[in-house]
Amino acid sequence: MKVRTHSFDDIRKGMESIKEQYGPDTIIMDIKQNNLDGYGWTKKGCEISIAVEDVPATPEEDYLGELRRGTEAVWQYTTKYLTERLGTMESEMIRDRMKTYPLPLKVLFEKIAKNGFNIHFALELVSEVYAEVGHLAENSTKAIFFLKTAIARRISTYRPVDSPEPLVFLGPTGSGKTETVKKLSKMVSDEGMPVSILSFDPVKKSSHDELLAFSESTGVPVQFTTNPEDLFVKAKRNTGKTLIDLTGQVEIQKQAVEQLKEFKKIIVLPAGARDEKMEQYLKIFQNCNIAGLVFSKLDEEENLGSLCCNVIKLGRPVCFMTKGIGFNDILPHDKETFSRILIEGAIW
Ligand SMILES: Nc1nc2c(ncn2[C@@H]2O[C@H](COP(=O)(O)OP(=O)(O)OP(=O)(O)O)[C@@H](O)[C@H]2O)c(=O)[nH]1
Ligand SMILES: [Mg+2]
Repeated sequence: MKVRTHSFDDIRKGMESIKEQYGPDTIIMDIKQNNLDGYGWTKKGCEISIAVEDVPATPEEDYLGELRRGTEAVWQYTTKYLTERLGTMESEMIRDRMKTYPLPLKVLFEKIAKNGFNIHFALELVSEVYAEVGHLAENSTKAIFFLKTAIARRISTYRPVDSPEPLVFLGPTGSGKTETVKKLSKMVSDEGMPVSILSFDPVKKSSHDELLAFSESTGVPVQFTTNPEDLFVKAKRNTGKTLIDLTGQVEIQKQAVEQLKEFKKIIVLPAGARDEKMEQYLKIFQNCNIAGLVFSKLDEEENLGSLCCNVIKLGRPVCFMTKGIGFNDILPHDKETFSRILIEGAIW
């Protein structure tokens, strides 16, 4: 089956001519009304496309097909050439720009680019440091200090465990919510503050035994519920800090969030998640009183530069970062640590 297009002065005459030539059952694929002749002049006319059996192409169709293939080949070549040329020009420009910077900044640029930073962003940071401190960046200790400061300026932090109000942990399935809740409750308990875990999982109850074992070994009380309405009542009734661990399914999390509107939410995201995934998830809960983010599983990432770009791009306060399944695998809560590991990689 092929598509053949004919031009006519008007649709009615065109349809009559088509029926006469191809028969009344001809399949009409498209009818296009033309108002312009391609030079800007008004010219009434229409194109009717029909489905025809595999018949030999007319010389006109051969010519048009050849022309179309030729035009597309030129477009493809031009796009490819421009993309490559722009890429080369950009990297030449970045290299030229780098020549003007003090050596420690050049070294830092290479280092953070190697650590997975997007190179535009790496250039922006280095350029900002140079603009700010000029020749002081000749000293590598100062250069790294100012670079960390430039990153830290872009990250806000929030420590949610100091106040007694309940905290709700959201995040994609398997992102590390239960593990984070365990670590934080242990940390709060070690600091001498009353804390308990409230677990909500109406479907899988997969963390039930794990949390009971955790409670036995640490003394942190754990409660379970499968009823969303119960969540709010239990959280309100508890004395001390309540960390609410929700199951992974988004729809169940939405139900729970509906009941827990007034409490702050922490979203746990795995460090290796793609930026669109993180943004997509945050969008679902954007109006739900999100206090900050926890990034988990840093130990599973080879480079942390892309995480750094994501942290900055998302623009939400960072609460904690975790780097393993031990109770102490939680990074100190300060911008210095965050910016250090984000520049230098997994140096805990
Ligand atoms: N290596 C590493 N593993 C982690 C970390 N945090 C969590 N995990 C592991 O990741 C897996 C999932 O962690 P969970 O805490 O159960 O994840 P979750 O978000 O509660 O999962 P659901 O409740 O099923 O949605 C477990 O095997 C954890 O041991 C981390 O920082 N590093
Ligand atoms: Mg869990």
